[in-house]
Amino acid sequence: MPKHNADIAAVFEEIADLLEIQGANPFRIRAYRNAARILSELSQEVSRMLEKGEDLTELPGIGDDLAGKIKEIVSSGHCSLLDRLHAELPPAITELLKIPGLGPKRVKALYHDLDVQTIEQLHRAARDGRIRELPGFGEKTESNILQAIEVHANQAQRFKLAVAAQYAEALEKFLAAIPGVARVTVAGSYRRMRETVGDLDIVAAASVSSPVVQRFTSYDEVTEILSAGSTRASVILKCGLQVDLRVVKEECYGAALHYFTGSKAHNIAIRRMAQQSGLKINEYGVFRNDTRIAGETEGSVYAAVGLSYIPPELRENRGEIAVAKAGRLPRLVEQSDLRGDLHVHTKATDGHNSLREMAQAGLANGFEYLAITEHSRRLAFAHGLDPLRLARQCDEIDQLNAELKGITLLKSIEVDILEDGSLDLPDSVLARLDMVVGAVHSNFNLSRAKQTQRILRAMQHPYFTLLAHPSGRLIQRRAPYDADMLQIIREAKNRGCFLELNAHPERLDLLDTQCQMAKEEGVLISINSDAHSVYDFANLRFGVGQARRGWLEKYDVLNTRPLKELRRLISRTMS
Ligand code: DGT
Ligand code: CA
Ligand code: CA
Repeated sequence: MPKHNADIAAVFEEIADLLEIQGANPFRIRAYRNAARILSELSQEVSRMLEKGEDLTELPGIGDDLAGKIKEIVSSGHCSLLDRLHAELPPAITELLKIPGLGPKRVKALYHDLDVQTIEQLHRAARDGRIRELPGFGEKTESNILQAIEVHANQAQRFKLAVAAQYAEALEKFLAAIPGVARVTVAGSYRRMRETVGDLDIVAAASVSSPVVQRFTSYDEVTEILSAGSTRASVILKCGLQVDLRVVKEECYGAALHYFTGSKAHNIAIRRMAQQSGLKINEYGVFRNDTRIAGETEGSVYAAVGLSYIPPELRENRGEIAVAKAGRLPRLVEQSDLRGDLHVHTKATDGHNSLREMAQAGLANGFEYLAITEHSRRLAFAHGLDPLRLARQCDEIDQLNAELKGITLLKSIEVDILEDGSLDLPDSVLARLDMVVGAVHSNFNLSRAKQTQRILRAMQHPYFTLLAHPSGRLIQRRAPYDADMLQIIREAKNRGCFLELNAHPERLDLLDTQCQMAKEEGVLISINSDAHSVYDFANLRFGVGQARRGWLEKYDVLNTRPLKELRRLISRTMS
């Protein structure tokens, strides 16, 4: 029975929510939240680790207690702590936390004083004007809640790409093993590597007699069958993700794949082109009059309209068709092009592994270099480094480099950019480093002018090399801070600095369109993992996907350079 990391993470999130509503110890709550975050970002399935007899306490943030709970969930499908909490509190109560403005304290009050247990009951209580009577609520809060419920109702849930990947990959494998199935691809926004996906669209080529639809609807994670016919079905998985399956004959596979990969805007533009040359395109093929002239492969579909193959990540109708027509499609960067990673933490701050372990993992990933970029002292909660500890780490790196073969550690720091644009460590300390990565971790709400000036000032610093997670957004959690990215990119160009594309599944920052902007301005992008453990290099694939959506080619990416060339690029001549 498959139990994905995201499912286990959801159990821990729910435990944390329920404990919070009960007013439990904050440390206990945080432990569950941390574990949930770690699990949902982990690149390998913990159920597989258990099968192989691996020790889960090796994972960051997972102690004996949590490891025991994971085992319990994987082996029994249940968690006794969650069952107990469900017995103590109404089952749907955590739904209330999804309404902006409702934290655990308010949910608790609504439950105790008004017996509100569901969103419907909350809606009724708000409409009846009962909420304003509660201490600490008031009329304004009540009307905010009412508004939020209405917005919430119209908002379909989207899944982060890395979370969707856990379900998509397992389903792809499951379907591929069904008799009569020749090919399976998860298409749609997932294949285009969008940062979030609304649902999964799977295209399968199968024989007429294949039981693929019936097996699909009885997949053990399916909780609801929306529709099922002989060549298509739609289901909802337990996690809430919708999956649409379309089954076609092998000769139509390319046409169907093209159709269901989208985007819709791209498809419409291609179809219009086809019409102009007297062709008809649909999910079964490309037709002249009623004769099929293409459709077995996607390449044949593009060729029929006189284009070369357009990679899925570009299919957003953002100019890719014109470029294809002119024969100037970019050769997009690939993960195998990366020669190193310029944003890596160790357990000296908030990472989980030692310098040596990270170096070995980097080597196993085929890397030539890693920049070690701990937090600086301002980030006290992450045990940020002060000058003395940084100097000690530099010594350690020198020693390790003398011993390591095949990989070089670069001395660096993820130095905090303070509110006025100065850096959190003195020049004398930064001078010893191979490169300086700067990042904003506070004061997200400055005005556009101030935020922009702050970052420009940081980049004007003689030792500044690379701006980490430049927009500051967290997917679905925090909007980008307000800053003029074009001006920042142009300053990077002037100063010989670089921008990061942070591949962390919560970040994917730079955004795709900003990558395009940087490319046009001639600023190189570094695709970095922001690794906090040896497992995190696996996240680079999502960063590469985002880079490809941003039209980046190998030579637009800083860390495709061999070490020698990289050194030349990062050793700035001070102006
Ligand atoms: P999502 O699921 O919201 O993240 O985004 P998509 O792009 O996966 O969209 P979805 O699931 O609604 O549809 C999957 C693909 O099917 C879409 O990318 C293109 C194709 N498609 C859907 N509706 C239409 C349509 O009305 N016309 C055309 N040409 N293609 C469509
Ligand atoms: Ca979709
Ligand atoms: Ca769909």
